[in-house]
Amino acid sequence: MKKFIIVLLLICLVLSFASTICAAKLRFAFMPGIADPFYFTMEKGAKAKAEELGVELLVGEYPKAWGPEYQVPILKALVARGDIDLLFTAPTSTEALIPVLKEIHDSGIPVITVDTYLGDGDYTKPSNYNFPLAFIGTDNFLGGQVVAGQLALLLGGKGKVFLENTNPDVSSVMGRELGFRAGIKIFPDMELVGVEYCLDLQETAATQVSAALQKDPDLEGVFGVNVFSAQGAHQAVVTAGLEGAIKIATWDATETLIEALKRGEVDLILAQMPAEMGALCVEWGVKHLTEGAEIPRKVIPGFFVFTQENVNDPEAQQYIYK
Ligand code: T6T
Repeated sequence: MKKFIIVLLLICLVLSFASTICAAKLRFAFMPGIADPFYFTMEKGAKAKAEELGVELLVGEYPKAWGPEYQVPILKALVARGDIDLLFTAPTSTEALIPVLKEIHDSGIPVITVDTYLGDGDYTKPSNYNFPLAFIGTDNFLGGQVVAGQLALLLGGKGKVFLENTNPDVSSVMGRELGFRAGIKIFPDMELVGVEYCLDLQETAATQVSAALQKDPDLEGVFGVNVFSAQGAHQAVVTAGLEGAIKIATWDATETLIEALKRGEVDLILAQMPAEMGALCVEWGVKHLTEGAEIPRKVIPGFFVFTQENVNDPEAQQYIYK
């Protein structure tokens, strides 16, 4: 009888240990690039998928400004907890984030880069930045080409245009600039007269675009490559009283830009799929950790282009950042 009770107790012990292991939730961490509607929407998509798959999602404090000096300390504090199973983050520099993310990877935490990548983003070739499991984000070069083509169409294939960018060492916005340059080159009568970098400060973008408008009174189009540069460009054109006269192409479907598009002050908006990006990070992370699945090194969600014609379409509403 005594033997039977001991065996029973042992079985209970083993079962309760096993169930503790089974119940242990995966814990993922998400570190955004900056506090803006693009990353807020990404967080929502990631949270919904995490809830669906039973993953605990920790979100790092949103940096108030763009750059490694803001992002790295928050990132370090987030992983210092020591209980993270996977990290997905948007590196705020192609080079400066390599050492810190490599250190995190070497400490046993797999890393996915989302929205932006390290180096040239080719994680399949030998390099000091090929350690992330994957890059999940928009084909920014293609998007830049599409924007150039649409802007050229709006301008009848001719005219001077200006580009407002943010940071020269960030893969996403540089991809947009390179794609835009390539797209504009196709039209012999179109000229890109200038490019400025606002370092993700809307006021700086507005000042730079105002200066460009004064320098080139015959400027006909402006492309703002992200939330801050686009909203700053819009602000400058409205302040100059040129809304409608200057064609404005923008990137990132914030409610502010969508409202401006509805009023006819903005002409097109390229919307990325931030919620899908966040959800894909969680989904692939779980597959990798629980099934040993090999993640494609590049996962590229699509994009949607809002125009004054389709902005009120019911199916288009899902692409507005929330
Ligand atoms: O455009 C997005 C993001 O894709 C980019 O990397 C940085 O700027 C945004 O967050 C918008 O502000």
